[in-house]
Amino acid sequence: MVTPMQLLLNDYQAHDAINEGKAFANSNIALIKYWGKRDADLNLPITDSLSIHLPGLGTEASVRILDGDCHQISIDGFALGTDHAAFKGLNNYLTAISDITKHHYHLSLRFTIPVAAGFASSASCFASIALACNDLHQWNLSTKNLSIMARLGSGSACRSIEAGFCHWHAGESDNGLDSYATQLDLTWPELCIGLLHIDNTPKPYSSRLAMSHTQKTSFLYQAWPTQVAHDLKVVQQAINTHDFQALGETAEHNAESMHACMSSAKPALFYSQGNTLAAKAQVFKAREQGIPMYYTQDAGPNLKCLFLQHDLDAVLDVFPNLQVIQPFGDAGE
Ligand code: 2P0
Repeated sequence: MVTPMQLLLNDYQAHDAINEGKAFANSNIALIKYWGKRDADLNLPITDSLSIHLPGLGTEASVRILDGDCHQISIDGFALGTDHAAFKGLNNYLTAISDITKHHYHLSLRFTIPVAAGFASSASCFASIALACNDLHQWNLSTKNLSIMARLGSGSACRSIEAGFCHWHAGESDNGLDSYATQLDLTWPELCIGLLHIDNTPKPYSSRLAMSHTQKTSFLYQAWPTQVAHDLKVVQQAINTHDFQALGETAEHNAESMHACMSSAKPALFYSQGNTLAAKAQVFKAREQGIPMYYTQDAGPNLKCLFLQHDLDAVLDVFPNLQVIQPFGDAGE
């Protein structure tokens, strides 16, 4: 049987490898969420989704060919044992590549973002591995094929190959060759993302399990694809016209709709903590006081606030410890 990785890499096997492949990939935050799969093995989504990158926050990957008969993986300088929670997924991903290249690898990962806490660390992780392998083997894969390759590790990773606003097209084919992200040719220099760290310890259940459980047991989930199709159009238009209110309202509503699907699952899934709810109440209150700010929330208790640069001081009065990112500011270009 031809594997999805073979579909991508068959033409590229013969290239010579260099000594070490390296890459950094940014994390991304979905403004329109990916929640639910039509193929769990290939990470093929039910719906499109749309994200913004977090410049400087993500994963640096370095990959070398090993003489041994198994892969070696380290995170932040520490070798992973086979019983480490992250080992299996990373090892399987490397094996899908080594089945074709017939090499084993030493993979070293460094994170500049909390891992498994709802900051999309798996997105930057698998995107950085795909990019580093492409560098090592000098495959010169297109951004489209790199996006597909990253998706095979983790769905949201396909949105971390390029920067800026990225639109993941769900696609329809069984092999997933039409399911990848493309960068929108649009910027928004005033747009700020504020990371509100509530609890950075690893989440209680993986997104992968939570997605599948939601799909199987939530009666609200049947409304989700329609909701996403509507929200996606509104957000695309808002980005086109720099309509911040439409962007913020829709992104917040989309995130809450995703969490509503989870809370109507059986048994219910909750990523929010008490402090998450308290922070949401502060955002609502800030809006009542005339500060245009919104939030989005992923599979974790932390919030990501959305606001414009000229409201930065007012937003910092509400959340003094906010980690402020400007995706299209100096650091993001
Ligand atoms: C997203 N999330 O669009 C959504 C919103 C979390 C909440 O993509 O199973 O780690 O590896 O494809 O990509 C997190 O899920 O899941 C995610 P897999 P992934 O960002």
